Amino acid sequence: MNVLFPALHDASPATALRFGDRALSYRELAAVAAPLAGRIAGESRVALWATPTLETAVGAVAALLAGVAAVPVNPRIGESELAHIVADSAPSLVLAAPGEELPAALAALPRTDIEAVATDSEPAALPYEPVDETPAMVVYTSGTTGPPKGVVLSRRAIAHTLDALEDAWQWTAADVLVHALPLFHVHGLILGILGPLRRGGSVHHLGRFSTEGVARELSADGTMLFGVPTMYHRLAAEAGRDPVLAKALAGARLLVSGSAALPLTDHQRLAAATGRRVIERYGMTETLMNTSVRADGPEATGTVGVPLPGVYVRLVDDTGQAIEASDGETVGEIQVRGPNLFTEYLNRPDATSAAFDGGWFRTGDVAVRDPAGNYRIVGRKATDLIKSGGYKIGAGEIENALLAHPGVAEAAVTGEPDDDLGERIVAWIVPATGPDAGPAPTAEELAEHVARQLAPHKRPRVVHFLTALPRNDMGKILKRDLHA
Ligand code: MCA
Ligand code: AMP
Repeated sequence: MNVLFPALHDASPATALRFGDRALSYRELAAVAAPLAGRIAGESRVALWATPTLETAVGAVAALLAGVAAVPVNPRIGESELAHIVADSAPSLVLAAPGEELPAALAALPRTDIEAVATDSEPAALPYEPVDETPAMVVYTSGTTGPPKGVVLSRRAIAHTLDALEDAWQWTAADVLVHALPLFHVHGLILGILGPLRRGGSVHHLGRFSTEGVARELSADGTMLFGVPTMYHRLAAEAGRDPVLAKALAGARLLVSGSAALPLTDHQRLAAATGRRVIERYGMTETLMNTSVRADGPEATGTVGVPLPGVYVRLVDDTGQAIEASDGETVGEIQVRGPNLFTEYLNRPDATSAAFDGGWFRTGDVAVRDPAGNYRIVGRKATDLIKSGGYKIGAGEIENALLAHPGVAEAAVTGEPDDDLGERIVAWIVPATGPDAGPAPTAEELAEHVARQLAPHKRPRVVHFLTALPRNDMGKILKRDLHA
């Protein structure tokens, strides 16, 4: 399987990548990525400053060609989260677009600029690609406690998941994928950029999400749309009053939602406005994609469909027994096994072994299976994981960031339902008192603080100030009592 992107070797003039008015054909992509791969070959691991640009896509392809694991970094990342990622992944250099100003922790590393402007040249000589188990990427993901963990993804896992989606979605070189997802997670980067490239098709990235951008690209030659539920929620609202958008969505071959559950009301509003159904697929940073509603299968709205080819999925009850029933009612934890799984959490053998039940990866997601074999996700085992705008955010990391603020004595973080974001982050704060405390912080100040330390999407959207947090006899915070 060694070759991840066969179309690069054909040096075809077909468009591979387009970001706004900048584009690269496969021939041009090979011409810019091959020399960059040559420059970074032999590096241990590289940080990739993952702005939503052509450069990020070129940098990712070059790292894959070179067989050097890339660590995509959110360009809006805060100080303490970046410090953790740099210390944990120890990149030997950073790849960034020319002229990009980097934060200190990355600016201290050797830097290689990503040149994404193709000059007319001979077809590039592509390097011989490494074996399948070679680490391809380290993607950071939040857990319930502690700082984010680096998920090591092999070339094998990436190739497998993209080929399974080819089958489920009849994804071909004729497809033009439209999306506006960030490029530092699996959804936007692996599915949304590497997916089209593995098929020999194209991707049109919008730079940033807007309903007008989606309408424009789908009205032109876009055939598929990827988005998180927050994006479909906004599209549903707009499609109801904008016939141009409704027509553009109606004309797409496939509308795919993932990263969080798409509420039935949004499914229904989209269907009413466009006559089209959005299909959902289910995955995780650690597992890449597990299940999907198939493009050629029966309608299964409200479910995440059936296991992808090669992926084994089971439901397990509280006693650890596999559930055989497909009755749409018996609830269990989803566990998965297959070539789509990650290799390990970087530097965390303890966390890696705790994540498995024999060869099965424990997802922490809770679901039922219907008689047709479709999985319907009904919840999540950990209440301390929040999905907001499709981002997974651990309550513990936000609590730690809040506690580091001098005006905060105690902090608890919860998620609450939000029509737009799915869940919004809520902080419950006991302000510091005493002679050194200074004035009590404002809600805006605490949101700013979290955005600066971690990332803007991790900032609390609501802050409640209390005189004490509800605790049990052991001193543990009773989060359930907070919302009451
Ligand atoms: C606001 N901003 C701030 C602050 N407040 N910046 C600094 N300090 C502050 N206090 C900035 C934000 O950075 C952002 O800037 C802008 O203001 C708006 O912020 P926000 O409200 O957070 O954005 P939004 O409008 O709510 O964004 C909605 C969104 C976004 C576009 C849907 O949440 C998104 O892109 N979600 C995608 C998540 C995703 O890809 N998940 C995949 C992981 P600016 O606009 O310039 O950024 S899950 C995965 O990979 C698995 C495998 C799976 O299944 O897919
Ligand atoms: P992440 O760890 O950020 O990769 O997020 C993975 C999590 O997103 C999964 O464990 C699920 O909880 C959630 N998720 C992804 N896709 C879906 C979906 N289609 N429906 C419901 N939840 C989803």
